[in-house]
Amino acid sequence: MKRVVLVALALTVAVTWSASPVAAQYKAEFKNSLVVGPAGPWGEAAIKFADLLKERTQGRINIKNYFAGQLFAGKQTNEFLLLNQGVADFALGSTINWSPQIKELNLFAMPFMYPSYKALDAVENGEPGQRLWKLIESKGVIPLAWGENGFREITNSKRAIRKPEDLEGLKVRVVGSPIFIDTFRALGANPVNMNWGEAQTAFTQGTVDGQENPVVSVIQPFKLWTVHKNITLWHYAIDPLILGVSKITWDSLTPADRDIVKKTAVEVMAWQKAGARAGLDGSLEAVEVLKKNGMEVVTLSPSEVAVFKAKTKPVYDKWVHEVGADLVKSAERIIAEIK
Ligand code: X2X
Repeated sequence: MKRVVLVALALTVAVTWSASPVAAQYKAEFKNSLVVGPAGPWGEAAIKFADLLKERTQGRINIKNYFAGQLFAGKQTNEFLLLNQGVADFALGSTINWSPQIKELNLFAMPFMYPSYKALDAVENGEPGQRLWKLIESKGVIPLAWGENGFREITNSKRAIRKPEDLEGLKVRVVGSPIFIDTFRALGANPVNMNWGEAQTAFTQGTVDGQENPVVSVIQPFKLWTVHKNITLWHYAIDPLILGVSKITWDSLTPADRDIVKKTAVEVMAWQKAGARAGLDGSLEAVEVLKKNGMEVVTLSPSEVAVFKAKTKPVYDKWVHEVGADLVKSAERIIAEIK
């Protein structure tokens, strides 16, 4: 009798063991993709994630960070495809760069939609965010945690921008995602699609006049004051990040390791998000850094913002349908409650 029980037990163990992945079979290197470099909260979070995972899995999960678009050869709108195919195991990516594959992610690029961090957090953590995560998952990528690039502000080498007319004819570099072309055309600018790598050369050579990116995550680490003296804080779009893992990679991990990965991602990305907002929420130290480096900072009043908002209303209306009217309404309801 005892022997029968023992044999049954051994069989159960053997079956369970063979059904779940074995850590010893993990590849020597898991690749994590980023469009930016190691400096600033975005890059620093990737370093922290890799370090913590290595430690917490006793070296079983060894992530190498591929900064500055190395994995996608500079073409940032391909990052999601790499994840989906398992060429990248992880990506700490911008929702803008993933929006060509998941057009619903343009929800965050709708012009002048998000009045505050609080409203944004409520959208991410509420029904719209959950719906977006399910969509991403249905396309072969497991989202682990939200992070943040930040509110996108405009910089340029030509003049101070206070009203749409100041943008007239200005050549502005934008990411290769159509909503940005629509928005800047509506404002009378001359937008050009360019990957971030090439864009930096274009700023130095003066072949474009301006660009739009968040203060702490991009403008500071890339020292954009060396090329652009003017910045307007207009919060015209928000750019959440997502730390995601390829489903192919996820399925190769043991349940225990998946748990470690998920918890570490949530912890690191909360730290990353706080870093992206530091000096911009409450205190304005980050803005002081820009001034110290010689930038002319224009902060728009609510009525000045309203002029830009009115001018881009047709773009908003068009993109409601591209993003999905249900999803936009769901976000609008949350934003109206929170403000
Ligand atoms: O390319 C950009 O502007 C950046 C760095 O913000 C993104 O990856 C969306």
